[in-house]
Amino acid sequence: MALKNLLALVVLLGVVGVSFGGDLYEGYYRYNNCPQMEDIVRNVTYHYIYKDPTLAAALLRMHFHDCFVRGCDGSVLIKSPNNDAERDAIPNLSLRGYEVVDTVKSVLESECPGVVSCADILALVARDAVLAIKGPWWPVPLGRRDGRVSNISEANLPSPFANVTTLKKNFADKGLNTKDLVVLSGAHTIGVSSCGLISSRIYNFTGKGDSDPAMNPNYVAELKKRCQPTDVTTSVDMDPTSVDKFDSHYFNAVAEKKGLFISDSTLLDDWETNLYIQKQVLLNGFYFNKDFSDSMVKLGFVGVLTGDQGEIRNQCDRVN
Ligand code: HEM
Ligand SMILES: *[C@@H]1O[C@H](CO)[C@@H](O)[C@H](O)[C@H]1NC(C)=O
Ligand SMILES: *[C@@H]1O[C@H](CO)[C@@H](O)[C@H](O)[C@H]1NC(C)=O
Ligand SMILES: *[C@@H]1O[C@H](CO)[C@@H](O)[C@H](O)[C@H]1NC(C)=O
Ligand SMILES: *[C@@H]1O[C@H](CO)[C@@H](O)[C@H](O)[C@H]1NC(C)=O
Ligand SMILES: CC(=O)N[C@H]1CO[C@H](CO)[C@@H](O)[C@@H]1O
Repeated sequence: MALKNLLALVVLLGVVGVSFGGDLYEGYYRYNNCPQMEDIVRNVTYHYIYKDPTLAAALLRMHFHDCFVRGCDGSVLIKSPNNDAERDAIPNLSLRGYEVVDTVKSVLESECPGVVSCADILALVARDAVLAIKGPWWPVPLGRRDGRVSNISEANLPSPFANVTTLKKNFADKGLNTKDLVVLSGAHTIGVSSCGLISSRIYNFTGKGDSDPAMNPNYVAELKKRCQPTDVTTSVDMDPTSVDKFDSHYFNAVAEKKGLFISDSTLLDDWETNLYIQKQVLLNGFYFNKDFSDSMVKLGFVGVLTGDQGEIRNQCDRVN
């Protein structure tokens, strides 16, 4: 029995060590000079989400952005005096929720100065924010260090106009597979987009005043009511049936050709992502939370800085 447990532990550590490169671990600050870290993050995050639940989507997206550009190193948080940081890139313009990270950081700086990285704060805030709206929990191994570089010309995130071939490549470049792509796209079960990103899709898809044939005509009609042709600012729900709720309905929407972006609809074009969607619809999302949790852990390891790489920033919006 004991031997079996030991073996299981060895296998577990092996898996974690091999596939993620080790270094980060759960409870990191409990052993590294800030035992209250996780409590503080949860408290502050819950406080904000209670006041404005829509921030959960924003914070989840911010963590994803951070990880896709230079790895999860907090570079998305950096402000630049010359407007040439990641934050200034077009896809970043609608990022919200910086104040949550900043508040957590200032509380932590008074409790345990110079100890907790902004990259870790963001990773944990994203998890707690989703949990606060009754979404899935995932473990967040900690120990990330903060990057010193944030460059607008590197902020090339997957495009909402991309096809599935390109998206698979975007994810593979970060060590994430096709399953991660379709699972993490399920994050679009919460949150909003702006009309500007979909107006060509519903009003002028091929330049002939048409809409994307990959979209359900009823959905196009609904979206047209919400978004006038020249309106770029009005927000539109990503998951039309249950925008505030973290559930698997995103996959039902995509299956019914109600994916908001081309990057959502195109998940029907690949056999593997298509099969996943059908499975979620059939099983009513039975495995989704578990899958989402697994893929979020992988996302949180992308390109992390550890050991003596990078720094622990004093303020999240600027390098030391
Ligand atoms: C597969 C590639 C992806 C593309 C092309 C994409 C694209 C987008 C776009 C264009 C928006 C709307 C932004 C705006 O209105 O300016 C958005 C929103 C959002 N995305 Fe994604 N996304 C992708 C993957 C992900 C992933 C992996 C996550 C998280 C795990 C995520 C989470 C979100 C959330 C929560 C929102 C709503 C934000 C809010 O309400 O403020 N997305 N995404
Ligand atoms: C929780 O966070 C709120 C808001 O940041 C703060 O006012 C309160 O004192 C915190 N409570 C604890 C126990 O940390
Ligand atoms: C940002 O990246 C571009 C292109 O790689 C480079 O020319 C520029 O010097 C970089 N800017 C900073 C501030 O590092
Ligand atoms: C996907 O998009 C890429 C880049 O725009 C393009 O080169 C490729 O031909 C497209 N693939 C399909 C199957 O449409
Ligand atoms: C539709 O696209 C075509 C080609 O890009 C353009 O000439 C036309 O003005 C557009 N129509 C509208 C209503 O935007
Ligand atoms: C729309 C929006 O929030 N724009 C912001 C994008 O980021 C710059 C730089 O941080 C802000 O000045 C803008 O207000």
